[in-house]
Amino acid sequence: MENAAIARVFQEIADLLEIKGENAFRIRAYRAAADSVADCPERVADLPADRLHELPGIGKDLAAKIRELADTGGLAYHRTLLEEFPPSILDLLKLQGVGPKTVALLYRTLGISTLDELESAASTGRLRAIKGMGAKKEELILKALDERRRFSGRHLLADTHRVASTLVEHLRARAPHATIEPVGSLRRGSETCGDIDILAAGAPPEIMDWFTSAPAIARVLGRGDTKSSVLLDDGYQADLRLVPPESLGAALQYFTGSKAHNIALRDRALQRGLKLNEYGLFTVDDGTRVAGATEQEIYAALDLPFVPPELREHRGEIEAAGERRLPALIDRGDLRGDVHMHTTATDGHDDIETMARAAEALGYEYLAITDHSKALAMANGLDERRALAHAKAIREVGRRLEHVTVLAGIECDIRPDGSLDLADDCLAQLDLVIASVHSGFNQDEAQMTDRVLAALDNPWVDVLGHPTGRLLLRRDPYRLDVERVIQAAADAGVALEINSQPDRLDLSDVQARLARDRGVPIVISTDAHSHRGLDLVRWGIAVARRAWLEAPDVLNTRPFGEFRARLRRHRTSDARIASRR
Ligand code: DGT
Ligand code: CA
Ligand code: CA
Ligand code: ZN
Repeated sequence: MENAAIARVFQEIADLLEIKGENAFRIRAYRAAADSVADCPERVADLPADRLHELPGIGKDLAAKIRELADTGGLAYHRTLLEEFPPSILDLLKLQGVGPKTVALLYRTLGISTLDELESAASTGRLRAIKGMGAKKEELILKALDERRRFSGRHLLADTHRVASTLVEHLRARAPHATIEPVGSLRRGSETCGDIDILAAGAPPEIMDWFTSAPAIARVLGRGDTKSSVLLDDGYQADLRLVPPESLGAALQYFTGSKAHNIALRDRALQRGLKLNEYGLFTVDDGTRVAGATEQEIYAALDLPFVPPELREHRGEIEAAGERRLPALIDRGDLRGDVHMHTTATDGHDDIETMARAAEALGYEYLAITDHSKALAMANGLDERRALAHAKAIREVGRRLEHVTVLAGIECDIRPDGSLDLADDCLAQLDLVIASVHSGFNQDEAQMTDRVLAALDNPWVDVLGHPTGRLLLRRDPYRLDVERVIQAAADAGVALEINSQPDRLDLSDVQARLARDRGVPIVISTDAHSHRGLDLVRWGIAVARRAWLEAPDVLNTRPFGEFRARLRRHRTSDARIASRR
């Protein structure tokens, strides 16, 4: 059993206890245990009992529960709790803005336990009759229901990757000589994926049995000799296609998509008297096979260099490839620093030194510790005095570390009126300031845009964090004129962030490309809340590649001296103009 699965069970127990109205201490204990398991670098299912006890927040009782989960794949206590409620009640919890307390209220007063029941109660005005609800909450619930409908069936890229990797490894272990690759939107690095597409070539026919009997499969939707589909426990659909080796390239190309890219490529083939499909590239005249075993030979036969999967969205990539001006896409290895992360000073799980050493271990030259400011009270945000004391502690750690430069930064809240949460003379004493919106999401577009523009006017703001505030599959971006913000960032020399948190990926690919084209410096950061969170950078890199970014477009690919000189606070107006592209 994976750590994520164990953590999920503990979170669910905490939710159920909260719905029941159990004591806060027990609920917190399960949540802490879930965090602790999720953060553990080793598989806790494989740890011996004495090592389990060493995990923070895991006592004798919870260690036994982990054992039970690892040994049996389930937990009796969890099942007992689930039996006390209709199982659909957990769906209510997944709605944005609906927590266990609300669910408990809905269930006890109106007996609501399904999304349909909630929808009908909300749309007929029955919710506001409940004491402690009101019109505002009702509106929030209706909005959340609407968002769920629009997003349902899609999954985050990182989650899809994890689930698909398990399946692919399961198949590769049984067919070691076959080629087995994820394709579709997952291979293109799309921010969300509708399903999992897997392609196999050179595998024995039994691969279809291995696929339909893989772990975590809830239902087999179809089984054939060349295609099977299954539904997984987590709600994913996965398709496996088996093709002969001579068609591998053609099938990779076809099933990677996107559909729009494929159609444009097929047109290009037709212009050359060729027919392109998932079996190969053939002459229209007599069906002679021209290419098909590799993607490279297919693109080459169409007078094109290989087009990286991330670019295959029909956003000008075929024209650019034809003119030999495809970008040299940025790679993870190009990054020299991570400049957005949190520590135990606010809502992070690790201390300064642990974060710094982890960044060093990843080969980074520099990092910035950027904890929250005081407006984020629930995250224990820092006021001026604590921010400066924290900066001192950060610099002390920096002095002890030989191979990595540690910047003392902050992620400073942008207040609803556009002012910053910390005084200028405090911000001036730090090495790097990220400004972010964390509250007051309901402002209209004019207010929100003015608010962000005001923050960009502050000379101590170097980076705008997660610029649109979206939470993928959960919360739309706040209403913001992104183009105006991009222009203002370009004018002021403020960098815009690509936040690598899998549910943010904010800026998006399209926005990041626009920002780069307007001359805005980009930073790719993790916003890590533990040392393991630094690995999330691969998702930010996926966005950057889909945005056509090259290493020089991204500030934190620069050596430290250059990175520092290009921060807004250190740029002269001449430097600003010179760095425009
Ligand atoms: P998704 O699943 O919504 O995240 O997006 P995709 O791109 O993975 O779409 P999916 O799973 O429906 O199909 C996988 C690939 O198969 C798609 O990217 C391109 C190819 N494909 C599917 N249907 C068609 C089609 O009607 N025409 C062409 N040319 N290609 C198609
Ligand atoms: Ca797909
Ligand atoms: Ca599919
Ligand atoms: Zn933030």
